[in-house]
Amino acid sequence: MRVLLVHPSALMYSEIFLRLEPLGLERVAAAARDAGHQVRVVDLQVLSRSVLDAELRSFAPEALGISLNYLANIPEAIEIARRAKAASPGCFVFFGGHSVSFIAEHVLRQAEGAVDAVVRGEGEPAVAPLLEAARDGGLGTVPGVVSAEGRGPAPKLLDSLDRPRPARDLMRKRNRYFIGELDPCASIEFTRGCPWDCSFCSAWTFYGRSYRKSSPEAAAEEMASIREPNVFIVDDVAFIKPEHGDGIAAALERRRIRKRYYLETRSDVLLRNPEVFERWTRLGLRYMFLGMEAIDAEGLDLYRKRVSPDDNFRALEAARRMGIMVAINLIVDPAWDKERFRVVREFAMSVPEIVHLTVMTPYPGTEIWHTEARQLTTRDYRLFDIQHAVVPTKLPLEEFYRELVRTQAVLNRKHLGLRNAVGAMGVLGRNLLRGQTNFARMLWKFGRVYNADRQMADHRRPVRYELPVPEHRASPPRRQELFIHTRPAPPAHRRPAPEADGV
Ligand code: B12
Ligand code: SF4
Repeated sequence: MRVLLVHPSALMYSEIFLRLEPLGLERVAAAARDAGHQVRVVDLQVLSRSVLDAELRSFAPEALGISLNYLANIPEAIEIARRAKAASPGCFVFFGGHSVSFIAEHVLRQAEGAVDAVVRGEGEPAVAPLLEAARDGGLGTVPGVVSAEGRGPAPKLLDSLDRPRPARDLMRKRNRYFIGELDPCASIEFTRGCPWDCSFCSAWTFYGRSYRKSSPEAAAEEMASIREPNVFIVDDVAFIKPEHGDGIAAALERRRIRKRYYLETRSDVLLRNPEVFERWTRLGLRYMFLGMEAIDAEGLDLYRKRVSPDDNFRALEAARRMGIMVAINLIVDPAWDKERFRVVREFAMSVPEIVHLTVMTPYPGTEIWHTEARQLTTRDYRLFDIQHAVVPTKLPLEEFYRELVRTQAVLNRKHLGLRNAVGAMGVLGRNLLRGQTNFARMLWKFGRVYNADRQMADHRRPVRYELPVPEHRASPPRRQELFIHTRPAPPAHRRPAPEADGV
């Protein structure tokens, strides 16, 4: 079949700092191609709608798949589906991805016939049987698929992460993927899933708290095939298993591969396995994202982060010693008042790290979707991007946004302040000489994008598509109820320690 796969536009508030290749969609594309289909990909993060329209006309796809890792992209995806169906009623339209997996039936109903199926869970094992059923019938029997025939059998987990390798060759304008000064930047996946269980996060519920690793040889071979000099490692928590990180490092050393890397990890993992991170700095590890989330023990307990403020501060020191630039995330609770914002600003100014703020947002698939006692003030998908408040704020909403933007602006000025300006200019000059302009644009865009009036105006837009109403519970739901993928329970004698369950 002729299959067109689409990634929706970048979310406005994150586009400033980064824009990365859609690895999941590239892997689905590879699985479809391996099954004999003719596949094209349009990534609207870097290509315009006119490119999509031209593909719909000239390629005339028999199947159109749209990636929905982000709730905020759902209205755009439904609109694309509607237009494609209206132009070509025979085209089989399907959605898949992280966020849509948790609300598949709801989205299918909202699309009113414009979407034929939603894939829950991993796309690689589902896409070939799905396309076969689209042609020959029997959608109701495909694992992980929800359609007018109902919900099919439970989704299947991919046997091995080593295959299929992402179809990077199908992407256009790869030079537009970047993260900060790592411009251009490719992405790679070494592990999948997370064994922790933070209350605000759906990374662990999607994979049923399973955790899988690629083989070091396959990972190094894939790295060798990447042309970009910079690579973002997409794992939720990098190097949980030090021998795995070491194994990949050894394979890269043998091949003499050196790039600049950006990864995400946890403070306790960094403190437990400093040698592996140190080894990676010699291979080019430059940046690390640490989801600190809160600066006090109370906040960390609330999010069930299972680390202490002391661990977090020790991890920052360890990273500084290794010469790794750290970006920290803190979750802004809508209950914050001016004083709280002031304390956070003070903290952020006192550390050399880059500090990002995201607004606490209950998502389907997380525990807090069910337990957050505050009622949602909106169910507009577009506002569920962790830059908007979707539960009542203690400060009047406008004042909340002014404090948020003020804090973000202070942090941005610090990050790009005098101390860094000279360094930034050097990087800028080198990038511009190579024709890379993403980092330069990022430097000038902040004021236009982060703006309280704009955030208020976002709340006043007419709403066509809304999230389902959360089913509130007094206590957290049973974990299995949240899982997309489930795995058989390990025998009792092999059950691991609770803080890193499943590793
Ligand atoms: C890497 C990552 C990023 C990267 C890359 C994003 C990109 N362009 O793909 C960066 C750092 C840029 C990023 C940014 C953001 N992210 Co992010 N990100 C992740 C992370 C950690 C891994 C995603 C990944 O690449 N996995 C590896 C690939 C192979 O898997 P995958 O993408 O899930 O794809 C598989 C399936 O989903 C499915 N699938 C995917 N697409 C399709 C399409 C079809 C047709 C089918 C059939 C199947 C299918 O099959 C794939 C293969 O199995 C996830 C957490 C997680 N573990 O999923 C969060 C996550 C997806 N991000 C999240 C958020 C909130 C954000 C931001 C909004 C944060 C912010 N404010 O800045 C931004 C928005 C980015 C944007 N679109 O503009 C949330 C999503 C929340 C939600 N419910 O909407 C997640 C779940 C994290 C979390 N803890 O809650 N992110
Ligand atoms: S450690 Fe990170 S990825 Fe894992 S559950 Fe917590 S926030 Fe999510």
